[in-house]
Amino acid sequence: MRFRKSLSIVIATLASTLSGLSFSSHSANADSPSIVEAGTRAVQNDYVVWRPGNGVWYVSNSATGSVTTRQWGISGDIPVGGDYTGDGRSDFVVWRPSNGVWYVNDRITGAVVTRQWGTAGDVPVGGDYTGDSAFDFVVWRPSNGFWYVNNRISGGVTTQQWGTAGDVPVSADFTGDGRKDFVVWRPSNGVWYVNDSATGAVTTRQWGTAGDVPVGGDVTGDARADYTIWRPSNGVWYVVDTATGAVRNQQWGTAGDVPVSADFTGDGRNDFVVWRPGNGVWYVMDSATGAVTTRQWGTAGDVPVASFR
Ligand SMILES: [Ca+2]
Ligand SMILES: [Ca+2]
Ligand SMILES: [Ca+2]
Repeated sequence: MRFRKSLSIVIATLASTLSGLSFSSHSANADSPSIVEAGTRAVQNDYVVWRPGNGVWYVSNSATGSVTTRQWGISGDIPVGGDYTGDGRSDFVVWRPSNGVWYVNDRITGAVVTRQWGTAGDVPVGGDYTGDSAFDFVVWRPSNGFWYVNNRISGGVTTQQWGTAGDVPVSADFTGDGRKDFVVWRPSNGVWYVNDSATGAVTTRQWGTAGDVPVGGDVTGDARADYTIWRPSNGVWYVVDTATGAVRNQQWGTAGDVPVSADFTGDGRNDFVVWRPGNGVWYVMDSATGAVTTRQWGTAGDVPVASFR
């Protein structure tokens, strides 16, 4: 997480120095994916950035092109979008390092939930770790390698020691049971350490090398996260199918881009997605068909939000 954290700091600094930059207007794409579920609810991710300078979330619906904005959070916060209310839609959520408070703003109703969980230096790791279909409040503490899980619905607490200082925690479900697992990727040896959150079963896999960026998510569509890293030096995505061990490499993106874990086509498979701070463009390659979609959304200093639907 050091990379992401330092990136966030850089982005925040950029944002404060570039305050006054206007937000670029949305340009609709005729070829935007339009898959919807039950006729109304999009299942693919939306284009979302959070702007540290003003705390505003900018959402461009990938199906309809409609725009939503909401002010939620302040400079210094870490955006952690996800479905914390269990209605199937991602909410506007920030975690504040200075006081450890999670601030949830329901995307649909605007209802607010706050909970203190974590402390400065922790890394927020969103996701449903308990299997109740709502995201839980979860932090990983680099200083002792502990995961602290606070059930969003019940308030029940679970802790698990997994990982060590220097590791990068990854929000991912490698076992396919709908519960995120305790997962860290170790830059020093490139090993993924997976601890099944339901059974405690351990799996390790060497994949990637120092300088790579681990990306959680299911690329193959079997509901199990795959070992996926993105290499800034050559822009290549390296994917190992967790179920079969099959390897796939895909060049997509370039140094300076931010890889984003997201499914923009709604087929249940994560796509190859990078957001480019220099021009604010999202570059999406459909992982199933290779079809390319681009959308300008956001500007330098923004933070792209992964897996927001
Ligand atoms: Ca799991
Ligand atoms: Ca998979
Ligand atoms: Ca997809």
